[in-house]
Amino acid sequence: MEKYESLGVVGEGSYGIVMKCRHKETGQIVAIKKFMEGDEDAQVKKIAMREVRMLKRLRHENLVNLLEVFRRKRRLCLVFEFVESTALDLLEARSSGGLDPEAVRSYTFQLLRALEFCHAQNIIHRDIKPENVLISGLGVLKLCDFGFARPLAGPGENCTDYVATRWYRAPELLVGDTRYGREVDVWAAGCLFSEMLTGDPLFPGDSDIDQLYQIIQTTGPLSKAHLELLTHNPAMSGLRLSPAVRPRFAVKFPSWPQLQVAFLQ
Ligand code: 38R
Repeated sequence: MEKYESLGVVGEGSYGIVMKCRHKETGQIVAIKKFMEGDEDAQVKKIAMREVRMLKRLRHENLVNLLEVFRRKRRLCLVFEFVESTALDLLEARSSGGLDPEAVRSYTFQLLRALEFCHAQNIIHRDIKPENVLISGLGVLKLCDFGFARPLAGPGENCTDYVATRWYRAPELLVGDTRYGREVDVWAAGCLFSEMLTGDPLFPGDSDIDQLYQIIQTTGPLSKAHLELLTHNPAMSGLRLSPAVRPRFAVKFPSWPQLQVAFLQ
């Protein structure tokens, strides 16, 4: 840490903090993710070690690059390349409306390239959201935060422990399907595509039930398998299923070009 001087905190979460720093000798600007004092908290340590393991396997121009790892005052520190802003920053910088459609097309292409690469390595990111999508001044997108990323479960294996941000959660996660896969990242990427175009989250649910309700109102009914899971999920017992919802993408986005609607759908 003596090698770096702090330029300020850029993010904070349950894991710890992210700081912008400068390497004193080379002048290189980096982002350092300092985990909370991890040795007492087994959960934090597990997340940190998982992230390091994943990042060492995943090198791609659309994934944030891990430069070094060290321990300082018992805290694990991950040093990354610094990227100027997050997609959340870009969205918040607008008073109304979304980003330029040409830029959204480029970001979406790069995000899907990042996912194609992770998925080809059998890794699901599981927490795609605006804060985890970094965008450089030159418009290069880099996906970050692999703290929740997971190797894909093999046949017969189940994935439990899911805590991703609600607005970007796929319906299979909301109904309690433990055999979800790569599709959960594609779902979140679709939510982000829409949010970047409009400036507003696609499905801003205020509870898990409301989340699933909002999704069905736009996509139409759940599959038979998901309906079956739903009836066994006590957390979803308050959900009112309207008898005949039809897909309503085109109604929700009347001013969108047809290709954009089709792509989201
Ligand atoms: C920025 C710029 C502005 N806000 N990050 C990715 C690393 C990183 C972050 N490299 N360049 C940045 N640039 C940890 C932020 N905030 C931010 C971004 C991501 C805060 C938290 C996270 C989530 C990974 C994580 C630093 N991890």
